Amino acid sequence: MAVRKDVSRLTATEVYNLREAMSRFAKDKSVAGFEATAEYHGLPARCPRPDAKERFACCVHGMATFVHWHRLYVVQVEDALRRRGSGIGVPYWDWTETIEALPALAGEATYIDTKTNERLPNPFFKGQIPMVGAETSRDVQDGLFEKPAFGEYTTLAEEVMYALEQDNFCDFAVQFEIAHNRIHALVGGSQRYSMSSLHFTSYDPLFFLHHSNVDRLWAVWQQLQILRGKPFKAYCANCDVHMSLKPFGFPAPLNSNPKTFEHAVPTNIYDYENELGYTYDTIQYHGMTMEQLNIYLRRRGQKDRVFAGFNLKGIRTSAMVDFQICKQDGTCGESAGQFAVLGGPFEMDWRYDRPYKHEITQALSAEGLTKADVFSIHVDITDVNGTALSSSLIPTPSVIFSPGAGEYTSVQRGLIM
Ligand code: CUO
Repeated sequence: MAVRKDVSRLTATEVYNLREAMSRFAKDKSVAGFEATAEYHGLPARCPRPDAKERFACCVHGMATFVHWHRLYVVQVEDALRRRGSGIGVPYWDWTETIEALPALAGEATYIDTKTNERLPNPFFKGQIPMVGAETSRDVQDGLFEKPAFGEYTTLAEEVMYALEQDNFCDFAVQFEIAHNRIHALVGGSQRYSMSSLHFTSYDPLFFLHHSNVDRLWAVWQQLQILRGKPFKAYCANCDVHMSLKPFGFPAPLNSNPKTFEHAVPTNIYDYENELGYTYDTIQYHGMTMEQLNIYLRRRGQKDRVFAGFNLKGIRTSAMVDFQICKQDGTCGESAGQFAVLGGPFEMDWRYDRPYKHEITQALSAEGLTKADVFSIHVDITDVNGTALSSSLIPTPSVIFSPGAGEYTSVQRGLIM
């Protein structure tokens, strides 16, 4: 069983072995090497089949099987590193905690080899992208280092908790995927060959530390569902969960890992310990056990809350979406919220069947408004490369009142201004 540890709690030996394994993986230019594996996610586009005329990137976004696809992907890399001597699973970068810096394992360009005292390039710092003859880079945004007030959580931790509150898989899936996009945008920034690009994100080895954490948080949600006595399987996405995920479902040599090949159908991978052979050092959230977290989330759900609801479809690029609350007289307040979209020209069509919800309770009261007032939501969309995009790329947001009792009522209001 491969144990996935918090990347900030690795021993010196584990760091050494991981770096050795990653260096060997990166030097392997065969179909089992790092670059060929990085190709699974974005470009070169290999789906629906490598020989198809019209092709798109195989990575699954904008639909419920986002978590399943990326679960298999981390296993693919984990097994490759284990075969090369890593000894542990892919460590996770817990970005729900307050972040001071990128994980030390991946943050520096070089490191000192403790055995030879030589300065060597850090194999977790960047990756090569053969199809464009470039290497990955990062443009880390200040927003990554948000410092919440004492006793509060970061925006991202709040977003993840709202996802974890959901007791239906498809509600969880949309909230969680959009929350996770934020890390892509904040690490890659405006760099073309970076984590903010759907096409090239997986060539940055930090991607896998990020997605190990994504998978851990899905495991947290699975545990919460067990405590709630609710199903953790995706019964709401019945078609998608029976379709083989590509390229994992392609036979060798395209996928030479028999484990991910045999588990390419999403229904097979909920029991990750027994089916996929890995576990987490601990399943907790901000030091809370699952029982404590369950109680905490229930309390959050008891309040009346107001949300902006976005029926998201892919916009074929990566962007930040900012929105403000505007009064009837046309005046708009400070930012009421922000979320990130990860996409590119080769993305699959998104298939969300429900809105992504972003809480605006506080933003509304900051404007002196209540849910009974008439207001609208003004959206600004900025491509990660800095270009302002048309607000009409995103359908008019709705306002959703969520009474503490639990039933959602949706009130359609307003226009994008
Ligand atoms: Cu495919 Cu984070 O989702 O990359």
